[in-house]
Amino acid sequence: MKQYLIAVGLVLGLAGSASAQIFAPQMPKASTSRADFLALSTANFTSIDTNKDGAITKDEVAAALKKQFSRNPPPDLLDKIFKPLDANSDGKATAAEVEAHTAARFDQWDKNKDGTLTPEEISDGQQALMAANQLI
Ligand SMILES: [Ca+2]
Ligand SMILES: [Ca+2]
Repeated sequence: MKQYLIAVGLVLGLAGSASAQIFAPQMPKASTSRADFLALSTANFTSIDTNKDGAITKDEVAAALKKQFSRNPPPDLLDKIFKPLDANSDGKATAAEVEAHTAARFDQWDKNKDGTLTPEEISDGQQALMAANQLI
């Protein structure tokens, strides 16, 4: 869970300024290629999929967040995190679903379309994502 959870849409918004601190350590500090971004997402997925069935459930996401932040994520926040990942709404976010989500996020954040996310683009993307989820 060391890498950027947010890359797979996993965000934990606690109150106020805590949000920014929660996002920051999970994102790459240097410019990141699409392949690296997806690889980090896959590594993250693997660590969240504790029962190794090739899909992550809301419970697995909750457990991962609890482990990282030593508290249970609020249920409404968990919904906001999980719903976009589970594209077909069957209660499981498969590796393919998460990869598609991550790739879409990369493309959205890569404003100048050069195939690399700079720290600035990542930061802007995070801000936009938090704002969209009403975490800030
Ligand atoms: Ca699983
Ligand atoms: Ca699904």
